Amino acid sequence: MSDFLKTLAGEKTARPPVWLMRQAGRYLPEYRELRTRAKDFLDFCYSPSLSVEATLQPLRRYPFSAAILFADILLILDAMDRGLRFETGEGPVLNPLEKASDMEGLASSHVQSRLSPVMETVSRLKAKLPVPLIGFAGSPWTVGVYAIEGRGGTDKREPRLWAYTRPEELKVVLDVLVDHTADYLQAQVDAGVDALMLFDSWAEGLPESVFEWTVIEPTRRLVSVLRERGVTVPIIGFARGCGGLVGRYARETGINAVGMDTGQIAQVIHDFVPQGMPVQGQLDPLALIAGGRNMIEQADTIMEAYSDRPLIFNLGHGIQPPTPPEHVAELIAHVTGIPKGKAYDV
Ligand code: 1CP
Repeated sequence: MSDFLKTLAGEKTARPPVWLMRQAGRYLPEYRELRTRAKDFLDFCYSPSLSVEATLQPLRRYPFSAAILFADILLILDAMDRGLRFETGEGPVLNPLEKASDMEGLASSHVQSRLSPVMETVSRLKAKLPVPLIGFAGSPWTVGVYAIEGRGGTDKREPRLWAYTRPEELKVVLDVLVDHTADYLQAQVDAGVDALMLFDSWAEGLPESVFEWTVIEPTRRLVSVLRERGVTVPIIGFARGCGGLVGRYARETGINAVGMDTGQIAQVIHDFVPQGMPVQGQLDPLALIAGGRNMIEQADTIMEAYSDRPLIFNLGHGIQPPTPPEHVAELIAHVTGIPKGKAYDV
């Protein structure tokens, strides 16, 4: 078994396995070149040949312990006819959801058939990959935030207001998202992914009483539906910015491992996350842009802070486009002990 899957199973390996969120993408010149071959980002994600290539690109440069499927957490909203488009320089835009009933009644077969190119990408990758493949989806809350707000990078004002003024409607939105996301993740597993990750990128700043039913409860339902259907692959949950609620998130959702953002505190993990539960994170993506001694020291601090439990080394959030690929090479050589320049022939 690979070190990545051993670690997720709770075993400590000699060195932590490592991969980086957004390890494929715009910081790589070869990705920027590949990207020009598709009309827009959605076309890119729905093209298995381009998505396979984008997934493999970082593995040719760096000896990562896992690959992550090239796709996006917002594809499911495209498949649900929410009018998703990626406008250059603006990020994602959607038709803001006016009422919960606008999301109901969509046949799962409609949503899943729109997403079928992603499963084709997974099967093609499985035939080529030398390392485990991570499938993923956005968590219901985070995907719901995009659906309700109709755009990214927000203060999530509307969905937070819904939690107080229209809680029944917000529950319906989250329930519908749990159902379609469970079908989507199950299809990824059936196509061959070895682990799953749930991105709850907008989990920050919620009062505990709201976090309980918007983040914990839908995640718990999603995980339990998957388990009831016989899905056995490990599930990593990443509730970005959840702070001290990470303990409840880790214990109450049924996830197998917990992702840690840049600001998460080791003492909070020690105090609240069950002993022996694997953790993943948490280098500041800006330290990777800066590089040098400071980056290496911060990486060492992380490896020491969690040396008492299984750790998957990663960033605390995705790689940013201005990151020099050479800094990634230095970081990965330091964490793995594998000399720079050695990677996979894929
Ligand atoms: O033109 C381009 O190349 C678009 C840039 C881009 C890329 C490379 C987007 C648009 N998505 C992706 C790929 C992607 N997104 C992957 C696979 C690649 C990899 O990890 O190697 C994954 C796992 C994601 C996940 C994702 N998308 C998240 C969760 C992680 C996080 O960053 O918190 C989120 C929030 C998104 C939404 C999204 N997609 C793209 C953008 C610019 C955004 C953020 C918009 C915002 O500010 O809200």
